[in-house]
Amino acid sequence: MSEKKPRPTRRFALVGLLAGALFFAVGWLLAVLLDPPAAPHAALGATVVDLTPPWLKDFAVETFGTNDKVALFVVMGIVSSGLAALAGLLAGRRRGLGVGAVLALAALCALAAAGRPDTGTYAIVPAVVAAAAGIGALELLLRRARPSDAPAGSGTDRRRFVGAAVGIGAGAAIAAGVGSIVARTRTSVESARADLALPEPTETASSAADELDLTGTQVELDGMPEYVTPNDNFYRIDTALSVPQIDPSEWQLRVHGLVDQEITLSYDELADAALTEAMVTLTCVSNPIGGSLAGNATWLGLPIRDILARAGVQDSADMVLSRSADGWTAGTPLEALTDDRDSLLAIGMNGEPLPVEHGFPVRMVVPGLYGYVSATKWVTELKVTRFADDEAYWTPRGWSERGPVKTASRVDVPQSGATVAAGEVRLGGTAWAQHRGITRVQVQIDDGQWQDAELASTVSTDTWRQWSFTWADASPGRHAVRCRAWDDEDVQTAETAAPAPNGASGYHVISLEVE
Ligand SMILES: Nc1nc2c(c(=O)[nH]1)N[C@H]1C(S)=C(S)[C@@H](COP(=O)(O)O)O[C@H]1N2
Ligand SMILES: [Mo]
Repeated sequence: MSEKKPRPTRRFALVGLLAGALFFAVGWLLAVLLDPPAAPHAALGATVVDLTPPWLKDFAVETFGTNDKVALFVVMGIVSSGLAALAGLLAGRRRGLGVGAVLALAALCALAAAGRPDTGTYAIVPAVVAAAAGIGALELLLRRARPSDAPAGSGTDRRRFVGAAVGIGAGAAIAAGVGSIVARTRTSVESARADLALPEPTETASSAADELDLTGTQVELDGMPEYVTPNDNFYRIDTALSVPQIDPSEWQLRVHGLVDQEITLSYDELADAALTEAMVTLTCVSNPIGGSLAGNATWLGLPIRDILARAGVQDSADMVLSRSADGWTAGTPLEALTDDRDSLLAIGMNGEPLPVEHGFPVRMVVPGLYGYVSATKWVTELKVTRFADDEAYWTPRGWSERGPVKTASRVDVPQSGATVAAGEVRLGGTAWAQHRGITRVQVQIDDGQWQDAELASTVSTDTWRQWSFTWADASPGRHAVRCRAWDDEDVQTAETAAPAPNGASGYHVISLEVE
């Protein structure tokens, strides 16, 4: 009499996980060879990003800051593992359910890949081949996972299953490993970037001075951010899960739409044109009050008004829809690109070619507007159009069509929650109101009088401005410290608002423990 063996639940969950792992690994390896953005995990991730509602984007950026992409992949990894294990359990009951799950996953990934703006003719191939591998693994593992006729307790079943599981696991690891190595050598434009020499600017623009004069711009206090943000310290925000890799020799900018004549510009033509150098502070609309999604750099580039003048803008236009290589778009009011401000098609950042994550080889920089309506990285197209006719990426996702930067200020030193010694306490911070300029900053201790802070120098109204304040007689206990800034017209609003739909507002307040 043969004893009835129990259904090996854990084994079936593992079957699901291994088949899923092989699916994604094979898809990734194939995509690296054919079309990197078509990798199942990349296409799926990019689609999830596109479907992310503003409150969730807001939450992700506020919680994880510039690590939002890592967080997304971790969450996706956990969710997919759960689903794969569940699919394995279903497959253990009925084989067809497992095959169906792999096919459904493959269809989803193929659809996502085909729908990406940056994938090509072979977009669905990785998902199709990955499906074949996944189903093969599933079949093999299922056969080995089921109890056989071998006598219970002999260990034969276990050995048969473990052998197959280790084999499939190793296969997935090898495919993923080879994929990563090939990806690194294949898709990197870092060497093209390293070979570039930046041209000299013809003009150094600044409403304050002819030269970028940094004297007195830095408040010398431990913990203050640098007035000029080093490139590798500059915040990064974008929807690109894999950074677009664009060889400058292949880069082109197409200017079309409501223009007298369409223009195509090559990188060499751009670099050989009369370039302007300007210092501009960029800020993200998702920056919470007191947050760090802001950075200040010197940009080298071609004034966008020059290229628009060459194309000849028609009277009916009021917006420029800029598009990046991966399909992301921004809608910028035409006047911000044609008036006398330093709106640039930038190729240089702090004296270097743009870092790849910051838009290499060419990006837009527009003083006074949040990045989501102006700062298109990896830009390849400018469509002159009308707000009434075209919509940019974030508009249907709940963010305002227009995004002028709100006047803002923060306390950087000491950090909120710090403990300081009683007596004299030095405070420092940063304020910005790009293209209008910061004219005054005030500090308030607890419910006291607002008192003027000392303003550091600044290069122009397009950059942020540091401030400092000496709190002469800090008494022991817990204290609240607030700041507020003025632009050329008014004090920043005290009204608190969340980042969505058009930027956070309210006063930054920190809490200090004085002993
Ligand atoms: N192609 C592309 N460009 C983009 C974005 C994007 O998602 N894709 N995000 C914009 C946003 S929201 C901001 S705040 C700035 C950030 O620029 P940085 O990453 O260089 O700081 O880039 C802008 N340009
Ligand atoms: Mo942003």
